[in-house]
Amino acid sequence: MSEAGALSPDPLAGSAFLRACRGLPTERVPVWFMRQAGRSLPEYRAARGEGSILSAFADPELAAELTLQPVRRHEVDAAILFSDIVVPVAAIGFGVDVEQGRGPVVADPFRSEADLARLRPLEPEVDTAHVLETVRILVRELSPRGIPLIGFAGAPFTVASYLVEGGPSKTYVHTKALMRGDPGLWARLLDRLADLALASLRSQIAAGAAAVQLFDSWVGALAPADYHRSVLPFTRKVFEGLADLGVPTIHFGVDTGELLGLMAGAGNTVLGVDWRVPLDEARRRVGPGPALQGNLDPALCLAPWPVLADQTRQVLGQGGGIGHIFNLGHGVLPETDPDVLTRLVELVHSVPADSLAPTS
Ligand code: 1CP
Repeated sequence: MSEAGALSPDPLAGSAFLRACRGLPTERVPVWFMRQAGRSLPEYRAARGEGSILSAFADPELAAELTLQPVRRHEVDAAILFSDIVVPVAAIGFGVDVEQGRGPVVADPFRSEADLARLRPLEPEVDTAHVLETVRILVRELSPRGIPLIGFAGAPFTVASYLVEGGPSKTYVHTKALMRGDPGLWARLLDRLADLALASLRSQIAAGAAAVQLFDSWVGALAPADYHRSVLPFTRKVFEGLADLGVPTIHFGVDTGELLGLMAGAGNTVLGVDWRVPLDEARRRVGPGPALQGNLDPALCLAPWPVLADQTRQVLGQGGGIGHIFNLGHGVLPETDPDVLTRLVELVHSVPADSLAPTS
């Protein structure tokens, strides 16, 4: 990869990850892992110390180091910025904290028209200057080595779910009640969150991120009709607002089997798929357009190696070796042995992409 970079004025031109995002052939299927930073790495605990995670995101040298740790250790084909989907809403002062072991919490949840005033527009260079400094440090470090940095944001629905529920939820009861009970207010909320995500992603790309992922992790809780009416227009606003920048855009959610066709049409170039739908079936559901990213069940990283290796080969076969970015179907589980991830990368990289059967 680095040799290809040295021959080209753009050191990222040979990146297998960026090529696969564009549906171009690669020698090996590229691989990275959602939530590859932190979590299972002992060097993460050592470097991070005891402070709040929001202050770790706001420390550019530390956040850059935590982003680089899994790249050094596993030799993955892309880095993902060490930040969180609630960083922009926290940065504009909505009142979000991230509790250790629980996730984002909001003391005063979004429930009425008056709460819209708490969602002013994001000025990325002012409100999230530390994030952009982290991106610049990382791009200086990674680009000469031909490794792209993935920026990210939370999609309007998933961020709304934290603001409305006040924290992680299993039922999304307040979110769904607002969505169906007050469609006008819901639309104004999601429109603001789309603007926040768009401003944040555009600023990360301007600072040098080579691709971006929009995490709509919890949108699989919705029926297709609700998704189509109440979420897709706002998600589409984010992707359409990025189109002029020409970078690959990844759209991801969990439990989205019934939504894949709709999600593929949001204006994104890559679609993330969880482990519930095999990639060849996902391809049938979405057609030939987007590259696919996924979809090994993260729980299998705790299974015996032969089981994991066999399933990895199946995922590679179902991906068809072109327009496929290997990943887990959701984030790395904290219990995962990091050595297993390193071995998984070696296995994916050992299989020539042209040996994988194309999907019909
Ligand atoms: O590889 C990485 O870990 C990069 C950094 C990263 C990313 C990509 C963090 C750091 N968060 C995220 C995205 C994120 N955050 C998502 C989308 C991905 C996914 O679905 O997993 C979501 C839903 C969140 C929200 C969030 N933040 C949760 C989930 C809570 C829930 O609803 O179940 C949690 C636990 C956090 C906190 C968080 N974010 C990141 C870290 C390292 C932590 C843990 C902080 C701590 O406890 O010390």
